[in-house]
Amino acid sequence: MAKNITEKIISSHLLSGNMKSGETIKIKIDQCLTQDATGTMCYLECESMGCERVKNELTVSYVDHNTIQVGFENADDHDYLRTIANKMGSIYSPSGNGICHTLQLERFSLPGKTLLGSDSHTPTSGGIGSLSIGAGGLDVALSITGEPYTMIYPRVVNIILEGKLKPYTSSKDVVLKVLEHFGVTGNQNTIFEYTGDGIKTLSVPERATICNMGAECGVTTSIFPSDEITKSFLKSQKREGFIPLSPDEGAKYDDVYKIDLSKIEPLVSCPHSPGNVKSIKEVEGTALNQVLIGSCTNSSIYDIHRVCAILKGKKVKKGVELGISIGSRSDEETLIEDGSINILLSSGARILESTCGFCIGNSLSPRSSGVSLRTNNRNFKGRCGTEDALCYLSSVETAASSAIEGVITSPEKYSTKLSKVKYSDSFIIDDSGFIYPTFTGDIIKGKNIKPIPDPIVFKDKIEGSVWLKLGDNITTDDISPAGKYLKYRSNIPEYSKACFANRDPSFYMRAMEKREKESGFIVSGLSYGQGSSREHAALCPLYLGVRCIIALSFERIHSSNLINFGIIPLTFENKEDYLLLDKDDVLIMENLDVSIPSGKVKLFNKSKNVYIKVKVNANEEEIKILLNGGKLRRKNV
Ligand code: MIC
Ligand code: SF4
Repeated sequence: MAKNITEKIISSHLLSGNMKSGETIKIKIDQCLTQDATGTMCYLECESMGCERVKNELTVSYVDHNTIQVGFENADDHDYLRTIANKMGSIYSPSGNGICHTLQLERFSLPGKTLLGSDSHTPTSGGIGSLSIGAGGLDVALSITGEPYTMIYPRVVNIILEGKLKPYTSSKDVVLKVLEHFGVTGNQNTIFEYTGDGIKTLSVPERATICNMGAECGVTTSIFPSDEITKSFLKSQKREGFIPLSPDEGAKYDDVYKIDLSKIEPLVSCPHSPGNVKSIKEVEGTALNQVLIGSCTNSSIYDIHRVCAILKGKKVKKGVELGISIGSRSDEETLIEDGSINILLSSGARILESTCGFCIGNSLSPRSSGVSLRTNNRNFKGRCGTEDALCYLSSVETAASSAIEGVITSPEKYSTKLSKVKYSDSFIIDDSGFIYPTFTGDIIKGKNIKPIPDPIVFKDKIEGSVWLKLGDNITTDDISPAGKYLKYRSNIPEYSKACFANRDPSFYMRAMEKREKESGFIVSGLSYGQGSSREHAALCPLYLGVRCIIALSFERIHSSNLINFGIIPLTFENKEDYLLLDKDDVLIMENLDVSIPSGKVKLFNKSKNVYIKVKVNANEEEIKILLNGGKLRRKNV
């Protein structure tokens, strides 16, 4: 039978289940990645489950998120991660070595392999033909311990790229087009598989940009074939392991979407969602305070060469701040050697460290009510660290031309210059930053490292009240904001103080008062838990006493995170019943030992004297997990 790429990789890694969309399957995971903001929890979970050695082919522990080191907290986390990686057998990539997804793509990912990462942008490695999936820390911890990964067999959507991009457009505009078409909700359990003649015009880093931002649509992952372009990328990285991978003639897909690359024009995501895509014409002239180039979406050598083509001999508009962060230390070295960094510095740009930095809001927050144009992938309200700032997302070409003018500007007038930038496959490779494990030494736990909260004990009756009622598109940045709170990622009691802080600053205090007396319910609209894979968005509410989330719909990674820690995700049988729940309503659910396995639960709203029919947002396997109070099987404490 003719197979598509997804079918080929999954069938060669399938451990159980039927490869039919919607069915639960288990697959073997070859590689894992963690980053520091999710990694501390992940390794604490490995420890508490008694895992002493990494069991899969390769695991890399990156430090790229919390590198600001104001106070001892970040450094405590780094030391823990370094020493446990050494002991358990993970490769350790310290701060300054580069951004996890860029390094993974350049140095470790391989076509045909499976990769599970505790970061939602793990799909970036789909650009090299690896089936790369983002998950919560506990799921990654289980994969590190050698357990199969459980997932829903996806719908596979074939995105056919035809033609060739205009010189002033780029792969970022392509993925913004994909976002414009598919939106940020309703794409769970889907894989975007890219094919068509147009892919031959895209290098591996350009393909990676497209796969990276598929995460914003909420898909399981995105993937490109592995072809001659992949082969020469691996060769230029001086790496082995190339295999060709493409769909068979006549392979079937659940849906098809065609994009003519030659018709793409520059696009921009407007505040406050990556899915709020507009053509550059609609936003041209918007005055800017700041332009930031970089992140795991757009920080390759090719990206920076394109930026240099625009900035060479020009100055950034006075009063506008331009910051540039390059994907990896090796890439920085290459760009120093070929003179690019000088061009950037002469233009007035600030060269930032090679980390997530501004993207996660832990530095370079715009001024109050500031307007920022960025090349990263998320512009949720407040994520940049300034609650009332307006953040736009664009290609590096649009960002560079806008930095010169001080207003959002199409890069079209730089067409001739941009057409001369050729993808270069000669770069410096500097692996000296990676620390390979010796399987010895003590694990160092500074005072910022606190134990994981106790798992829930399943109870057949839950009684409490609605602590918070929310609308649609609640992101994990709303639930557990990053930025200035990032340093508490390994300290749940402290981090919980920030829970919903940007939505309802009284939430923490109210929850602390109620948590011994009753269970907390949160009611929400569509697409609860968009964005990041941070399991803190489940762990902090859990610590505060939340036991149930009732929403119109959930996003994939977050729903798994809730279930992993025993919080019950429920959806409404009748959408209108969302209106029957208000803040402070008293709720009761009984006989849960019988109703949870049936998938249907009756929720009694005592305050309104009405029964509401809700469904458990879980498959059979997940229902068992809920009945066990979550997935964390403690051996050590
Ligand atoms: C993000 O881009 O939102 C993050 C920060 O990388 C997260 C991970 C985290 O919250 O630590 C993600 O994408 O999963
Ligand atoms: Fe880091 Fe931003 Fe990429 Fe997340 S999206 S991994 S914060 S660069």
